Amino acid sequence: MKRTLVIIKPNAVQRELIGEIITRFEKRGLKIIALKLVQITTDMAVKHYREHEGKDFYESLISFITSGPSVAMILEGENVIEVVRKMCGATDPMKAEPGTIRGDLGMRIRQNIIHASDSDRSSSREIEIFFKADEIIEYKLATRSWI
Ligand code: FUP
Repeated sequence: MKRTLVIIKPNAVQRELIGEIITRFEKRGLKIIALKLVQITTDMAVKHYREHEGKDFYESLISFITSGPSVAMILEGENVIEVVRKMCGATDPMKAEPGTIRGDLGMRIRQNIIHASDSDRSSSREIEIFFKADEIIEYKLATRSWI
């Protein structure tokens, strides 16, 4: 089964949107297999955003993602990477469709509410930055056959 790393970013935590966002994933039929409140360190942020190093928005991206607690989680499900990216909407909330998380809850690209892995490769890499193996829990949800 596929996995993806999702981060509810510091502005969404401050705006008390954790429940709203997690509810969307639960209602969609995705399974949470790891979840925690985390103060992202500069070291973690640099690892996570390494592909953006040198870009004009890089410094502000690092300072924003480390500016307060975030929520990190791993979601598991069929086609979970594509499904979650669609649910998040376009990177720029102004371009994200209504009905998506960024389109409903965000206004600015830098503070775009949520991160979700964009490929199998990035998902494995990002999961290692945020979770130890013993923080990931395999279990069955009784509702699975009804999703
Ligand atoms: P996404 O995969 O949708 O999270 O977007 P990217 O990996 O392209 O960008 C990572 C983060 O950099 C975004 F969440 C917000 C920030 N960013 C900017 O601040 N300005 C830009 O022009 C592009 C991205």
